[in-house]
Amino acid sequence: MRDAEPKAIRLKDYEAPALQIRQVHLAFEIQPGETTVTSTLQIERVRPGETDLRLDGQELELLDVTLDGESLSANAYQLDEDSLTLFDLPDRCEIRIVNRIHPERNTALEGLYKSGNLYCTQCEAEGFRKITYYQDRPDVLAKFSTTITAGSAYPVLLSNGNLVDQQTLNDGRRQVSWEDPYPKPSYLFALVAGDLARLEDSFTTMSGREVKLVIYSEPHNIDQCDYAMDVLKRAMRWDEQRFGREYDLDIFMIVAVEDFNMGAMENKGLNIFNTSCVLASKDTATDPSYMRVEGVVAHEYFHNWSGNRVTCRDWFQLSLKEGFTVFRDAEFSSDMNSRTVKRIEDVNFLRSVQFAEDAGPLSHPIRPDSYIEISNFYTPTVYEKGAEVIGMLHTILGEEVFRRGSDLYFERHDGEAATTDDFLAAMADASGRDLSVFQRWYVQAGTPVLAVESRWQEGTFTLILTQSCPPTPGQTEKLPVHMPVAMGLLDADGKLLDPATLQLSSDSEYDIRGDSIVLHLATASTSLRVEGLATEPVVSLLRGYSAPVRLKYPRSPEILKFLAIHDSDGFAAWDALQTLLVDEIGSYSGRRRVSETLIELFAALLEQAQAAVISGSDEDRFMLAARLSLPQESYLFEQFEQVDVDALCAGRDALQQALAAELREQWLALYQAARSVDAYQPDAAGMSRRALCNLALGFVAVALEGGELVELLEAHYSQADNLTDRRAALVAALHSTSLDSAVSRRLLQRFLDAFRNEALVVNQWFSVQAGSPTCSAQDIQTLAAHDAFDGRNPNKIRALYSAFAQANLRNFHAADGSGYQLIADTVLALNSSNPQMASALAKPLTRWRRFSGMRPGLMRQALERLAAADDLSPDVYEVVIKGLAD
Ligand code: 0A1
Ligand code: ZN
Repeated sequence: MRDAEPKAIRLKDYEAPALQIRQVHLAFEIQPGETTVTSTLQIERVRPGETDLRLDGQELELLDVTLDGESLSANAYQLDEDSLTLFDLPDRCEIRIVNRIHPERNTALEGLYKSGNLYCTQCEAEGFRKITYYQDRPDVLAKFSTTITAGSAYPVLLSNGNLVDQQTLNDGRRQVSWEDPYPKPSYLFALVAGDLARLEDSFTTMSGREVKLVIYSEPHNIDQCDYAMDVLKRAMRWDEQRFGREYDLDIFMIVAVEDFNMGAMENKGLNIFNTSCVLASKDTATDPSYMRVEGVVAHEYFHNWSGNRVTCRDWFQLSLKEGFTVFRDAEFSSDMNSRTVKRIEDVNFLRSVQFAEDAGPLSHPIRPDSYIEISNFYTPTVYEKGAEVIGMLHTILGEEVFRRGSDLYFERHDGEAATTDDFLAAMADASGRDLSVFQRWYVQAGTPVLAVESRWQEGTFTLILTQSCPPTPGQTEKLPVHMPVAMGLLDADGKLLDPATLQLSSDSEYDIRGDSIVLHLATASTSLRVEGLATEPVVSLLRGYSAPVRLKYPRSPEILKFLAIHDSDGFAAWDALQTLLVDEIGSYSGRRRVSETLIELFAALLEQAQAAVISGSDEDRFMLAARLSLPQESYLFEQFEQVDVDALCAGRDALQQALAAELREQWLALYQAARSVDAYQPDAAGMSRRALCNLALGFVAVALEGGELVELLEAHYSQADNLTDRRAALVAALHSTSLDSAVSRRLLQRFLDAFRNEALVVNQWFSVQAGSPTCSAQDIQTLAAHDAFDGRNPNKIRALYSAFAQANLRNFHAADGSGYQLIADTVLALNSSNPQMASALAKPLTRWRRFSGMRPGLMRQALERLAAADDLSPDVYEVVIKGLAD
């Protein structure tokens, strides 16, 4: 255990500083082994209050500090491990600080660090304090200018804003100056120095300004940047059209970096990206990777307004920028591709990952009220649930009013650090709606439960809706929230009844939106009555997943099947089938055959899928692939309050076996029909076809055996002209229970031999193995010892350990506890070198309460071993302490 326990920071203690930095010039002298930073700060009093100025600083070597040109006497300031405080400052002054840092030794990847031969920064949330002493908090907005001096081995020197000067010094070094005209908090600062190649383009904004666009990468990757550039231009145009947001600098730059803790970072004018979220080519990116590049490039670009022009007052407001920006990027992807398919993917993620977080000891509201280490709060709750909350607001207000609210928010708070309440106030003022009950979504943790009952009596159909929310740490009592419940009524033929023609009544408000009724449930319970119907309707409920809740609405397999076939809302049809599949898996008891209902449904969908390959739309093919996919283990586990790992995994395997065997010919026929003859294209036509083909391959690989299977897999691999198909062959081989393991090993070796030099492909090589049902904790250790592994690179850590702990649940939860031990050992190994990665990896161990049998005890033992370790980082400490709390 550490000597001093880290303290929690609380929202209720928020206070704006009286003295603030208004302008800063930073001069970086980059030299081998050390970098000197000279920071000149213009300080101003912005409100009455204290006269001392506290600057954050960590792991810095202070060389000099002056106030208005004078050296400071020893009693004019105080220096400790985390800060430099200057006493008795006047209302205006200039402070100059010189300090030294060592980017080469920075393995935590926060602040200025080296990735290979490239210098780069990551300052969000609190990395700037590892560069120089500063008010490292988002409510201090200053104008930044930066001068970088470095040797000729680093010809590209970048920072935020516009380039104002560049020269070669007499000694051959390069010196470049940048100026950012927009005041910003320190977390948006960025610097890059390296020998980089560039891809250039330009964009003309809606007011006719020309913006230079540049993507930088290491020279060998530059031919993988075209897709990201295309996305960037599409995103810039979309943000103008859909949100009225125009770009504001003369240049927008993206830099691809191999060592990065997260996906990417929205630094003003100089986004820094994990290579995995920007590079794409047919041999190095799968179809889902292309989609991720599209989403992340757009996300970071959209932050220029939702995050940078309007930033967060404090880190409790993180969802202000993240929830809104995830909503914006999801809307972009929906407009670019299929809205329903995007919705299904997002709901799948929410229900697997965010629901798990919200049901465990790390549950927190989207606006948390305390934290120990803010890095631990870049969570699916703040991001994805945050985006759901914005999405509900969009549903409640409608597109036009929502847009008015968003315009008002940007206009009111441009250049400011705002709060989630400011956002809601803008939405309330633009719409004239009272959002006080809606605001509870921000402060209450936990996934609400929506329980629904229906009654049918003499031509009157009544739906009774009741909401509740389970207790979460520190919150036992919950108040009702305002949730929009979108629904439709289907007649006996499966036809949607036109809501405008229905005799509706309710105690609650409701709207007719297109072909759906949106009922506003803002109290504990309400009902909706429909009169004058000839026969009992079937309800299509939570259309488009209009609220992020757990639905408790017991329906017979016949009704679910009816909805799976007829519901005109693509999401609801998918959801009905998923519910059937989950019920089937959950009720598996050893040897039972799969229900006829499911076989019939799958047979019908397989027929549709074959037809869709020949003459359907891209959307049809994508939708069928989604509907024919079995729920992942992580999704499945979240559907049960007590998780019996062995029974659920056995149930899923049995279902897959049965569907594969019973419908073997149909899977084969679909596989053959969907095999592509055309060269790879990362477009909807190609992706939707591959989605169906590789889905069928998975079932075929379960149904076939012997030489026939070997031949099929080898042919699929050998004929592939892209990573998506090659990867699918490897996954199918590794998931087959009958295949001789020598065949999978041979395919894996061919794959590695061919792509050994492509880091992103090698990551896939690790992750397909780490996620395979036969990969034990011991096998993970063997893979970690492979020379292609690098235990300091976050992408490799994720490809091996996170893939194991998050996507290979049967082995992570091995009954002997070996999976937990492996993860705990790895957390300890990473604790001091990279605390952010260590704490992210520790999180799955905290979910012990949900499991049955011996597992909770074994998971707790692993957490206790972590808790007993010396010098736990605050990151890991917070996760472990909360994870063990009763
Ligand atoms: N703001 C970024 C996410 C991000 C957060 C923290 C980081 O380092 C600890 C890096 C990136 C985004 O939402 O994309
Ligand atoms: Zn973001």
